[in-house]
Amino acid sequence: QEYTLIKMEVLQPLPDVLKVFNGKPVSFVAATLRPETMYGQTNCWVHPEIKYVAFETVKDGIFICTKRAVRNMCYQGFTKNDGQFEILLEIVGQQLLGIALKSPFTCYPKIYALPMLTIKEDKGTGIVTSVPSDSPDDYAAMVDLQKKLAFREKYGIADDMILPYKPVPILEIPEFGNLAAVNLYDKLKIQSQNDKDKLTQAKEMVYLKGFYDGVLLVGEYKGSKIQDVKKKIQTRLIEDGGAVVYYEPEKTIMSRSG
Ligand code: ZZB
Repeated sequence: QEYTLIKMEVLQPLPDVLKVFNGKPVSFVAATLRPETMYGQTNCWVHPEIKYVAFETVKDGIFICTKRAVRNMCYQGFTKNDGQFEILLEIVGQQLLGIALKSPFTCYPKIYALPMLTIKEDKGTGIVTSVPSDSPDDYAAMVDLQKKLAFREKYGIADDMILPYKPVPILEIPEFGNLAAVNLYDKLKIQSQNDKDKLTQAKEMVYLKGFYDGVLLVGEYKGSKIQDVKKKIQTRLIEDGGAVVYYEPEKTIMSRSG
């Protein structure tokens, strides 16, 4: 499975927990299958209880992600010696919350790392970039933060890390409009980020439609169908230094009958 790995760069001056990396670029790296949606990023998600690590890449400075992801990356030329890596720092998601980042293509010059409790540790990098206009999971998690003051307080998230960040209309999808995730959240009456079945349903609905019939509303390929420009957008992100390619081994289920 090929993912686009988005480099969400920590803004200078580095926060205390990352001060050991002074002088080097440090990025939270998020795996996505939807590079064409990067125009609509409003924040980064980390799981407060997942353990993350930092390691040094050959070309792109320090990366922060799960150890599982580093184990994959070390066979993909990210580290100095093939198959080897050195952990420079271990850190719990909680300590990464509220850190300010700069991410490629989004109209928001500064976005924040916020808590999401449904992040899977065994998928991608454990860091997720948030596109609430087109990802129902992201919109649901954002609404949870906006609605639930206690949740915000628990993790020390300030109002200015969420309130200015409205979903951005970036794709027009027939039937679902230009804020597909927001629309489906309302239509299916989704209650929270834990509303698993409905979120799965919403995701399936937007995925298919979005991929085949979605049209970009912003950026260099404005007016084009996603399927025609998805690859070009990925290439552009990479050329601009905002992303790299990352492969995840397929999960195979060994089954045997008879
Ligand atoms: C940006 C984006 C924009 C995403 C969108 C989705 C959507 P899939 O399709 O099930 O393989 N993701 C990545 N890693 C994790 C993780 N560890 N835990 C939870 N979610 C994760 O899922 C791939 C997508 O799931 C990725 O693409 C990422 O969110 C998220 F408009 O990145 B995506 C309808 C979905 N729309």
